[in-house]
Amino acid sequence: MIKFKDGFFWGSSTSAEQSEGRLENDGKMLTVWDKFFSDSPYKFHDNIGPETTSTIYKHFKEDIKLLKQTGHTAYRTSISWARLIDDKGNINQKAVTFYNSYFSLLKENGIKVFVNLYHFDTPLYIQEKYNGFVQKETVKLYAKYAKTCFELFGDLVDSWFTFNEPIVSVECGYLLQYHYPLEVDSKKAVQVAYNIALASALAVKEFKKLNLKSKIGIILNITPSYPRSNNEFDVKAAHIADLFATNSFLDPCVKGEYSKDLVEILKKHDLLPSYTEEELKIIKENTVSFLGINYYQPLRVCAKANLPNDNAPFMPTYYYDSYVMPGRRINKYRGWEIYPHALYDIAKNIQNNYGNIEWFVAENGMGVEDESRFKKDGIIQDDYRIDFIKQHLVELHKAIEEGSNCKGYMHWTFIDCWSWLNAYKNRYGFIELDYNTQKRYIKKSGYWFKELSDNNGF
Ligand code: BGP
Repeated sequence: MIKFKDGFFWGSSTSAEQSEGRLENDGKMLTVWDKFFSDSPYKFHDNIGPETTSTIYKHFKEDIKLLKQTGHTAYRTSISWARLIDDKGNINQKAVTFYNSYFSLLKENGIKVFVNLYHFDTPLYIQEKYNGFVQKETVKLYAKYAKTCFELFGDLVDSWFTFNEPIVSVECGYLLQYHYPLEVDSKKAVQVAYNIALASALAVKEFKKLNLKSKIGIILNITPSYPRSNNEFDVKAAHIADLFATNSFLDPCVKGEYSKDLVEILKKHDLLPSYTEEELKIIKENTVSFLGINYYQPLRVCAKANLPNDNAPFMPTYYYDSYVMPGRRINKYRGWEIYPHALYDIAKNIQNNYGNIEWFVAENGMGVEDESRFKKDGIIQDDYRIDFIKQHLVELHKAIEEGSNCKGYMHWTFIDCWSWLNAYKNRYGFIELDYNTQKRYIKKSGYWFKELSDNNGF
């Protein structure tokens, strides 16, 4: 039997933009996702935009009952910046009432409340005025927004997080054209990455001033890079891939400084961001005390076959190619590699190289296309999801036995949610959502999660 320590928490994660919905006169301003959906050439799956969610804004009372029914002892969501603060800087009182009631009810039900401040959802007014995190003005506005959240909801929240997966905002928004503003500009990408690390440190600084009982951290997606062979070129390629995918935020946020190897590469390409010594001091002095780690799949890396031509914009992939490992196990419903052992490697990396800082799995899960085909007797029989979670927990448990400071596991996600590029194509939830009727149905994995949580293992 795999048994976790007492107090290990069991939860699910979601985000404001993917779950809250927009109701008439609720005062929520537009975000970059509304703009992306209405104006961009990108075609969303079934043409469903960010307004079609499980509308937790309206349904949170019944949803908290479902959290209890499925054994949750913790829950992570985010605050929508565009809902809380309008383009004139005014606080939306309807948002305050909503978050107060939502977080209080979670607390009353004995569910730990984990709140993230930013999950890819820049208010459109900030994106348009300051080009988002390209400009330092946004950093200042973000720090002010963070302070407002701590002051308003500080007593209700157990753990705060400054950003979710910041490297995704950088890559998708400024290199790969998957997120608004759909640019390809290496210089801006580096500046955005630096500005987000600075914004995170400023939020930590504001947080510390208030002496709240809660903790503050950041949520990072870690995709460990594995070289194709032990030859020095493949090994070096994997190291460079890690510098961009992992060290870029893990180092400044936990150690308060950037990896020398990463700085060298950026210098070589004339890509150092604009920074001041005073800002570097803020980053140094305001590291996080808690980490959320999202893990879905590893990166398989080999040395570059051909270097890009001189005019190509600099990408991390300048130095490496990713490849598909023959015989790999994939999630056949989604195409991502399933490699649970990486979770053990992540845990060891944090234990050995990052002071064994306290952390938890903040996202891990399996997206499945066309999931209703697995429905029998009114319940989705998602044994594949149960197996997926178990395999990851085995690796996590082993690392904890060896001293890793991991405190809990959060699944992505609670109720099937809207996703950034795929809308409802891939379903991840413990609860099935019919977004037309807004009805919810617990899947087999939801009932299983309750047993897992009750027994603190399986
Ligand atoms: C993470 C995000 C989540 C969620 C998840 C699943 O990167 O933090 O918001 O969307 O991935 O990915 P997707 O929705 O693209 O299938």
